[in-house]
Amino acid sequence: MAATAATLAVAGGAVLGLAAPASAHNYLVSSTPKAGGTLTELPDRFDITTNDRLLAIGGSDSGFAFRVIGPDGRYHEDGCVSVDGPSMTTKAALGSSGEYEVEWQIVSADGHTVSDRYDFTWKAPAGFSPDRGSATPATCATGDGSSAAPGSTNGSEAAGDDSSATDALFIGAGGIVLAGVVVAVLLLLRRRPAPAADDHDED
Ligand SMILES: [Cu+2]
Repeated sequence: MAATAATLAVAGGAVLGLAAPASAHNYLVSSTPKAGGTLTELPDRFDITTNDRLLAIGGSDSGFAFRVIGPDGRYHEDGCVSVDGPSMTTKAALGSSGEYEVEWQIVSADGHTVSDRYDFTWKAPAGFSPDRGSATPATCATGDGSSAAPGSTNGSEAAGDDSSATDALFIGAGGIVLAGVVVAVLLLLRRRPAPAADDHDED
């Protein structure tokens, strides 16, 4: 029994050890607008660039979000993001000058989501026509403009396949964690005094 537990512990450690490098998550290396910066003209696109490739399975942007919130609390993004290598971009739109907030979420190379926020200042140039924004985060309008619920896809076959692949990734990661938990439980059980044969107390 002791030998078996030791073997399991070694195997579990090896599994967890192998998983460790993959658990390093992408981090922000640059952005447009810059975090804490001041924007004086509207760029072509807003951009979030990380240190590693982003995981957009089959071109799916599920798990990604790029929100631009004005001083009045209104949302100025269109809900559509484009993922290319380590970068996520979205169409740029802003309202009146003021303090804005960016909220972003990406899917790391290991399949986990990472999100954060930052502020920037917008000083609109003369003659700029401000975007009105919307009271709630926009959902990317694909095709016929039907209003899909947040997070849902518009039922295309490709999107369905993407979701399945994402689920499989998450199950895979869960399996690794589960293996570690099983090893930990086995080790804990070994250390507990053996219960009396007629003792049926459960925790
Ligand atoms: Cu991770």
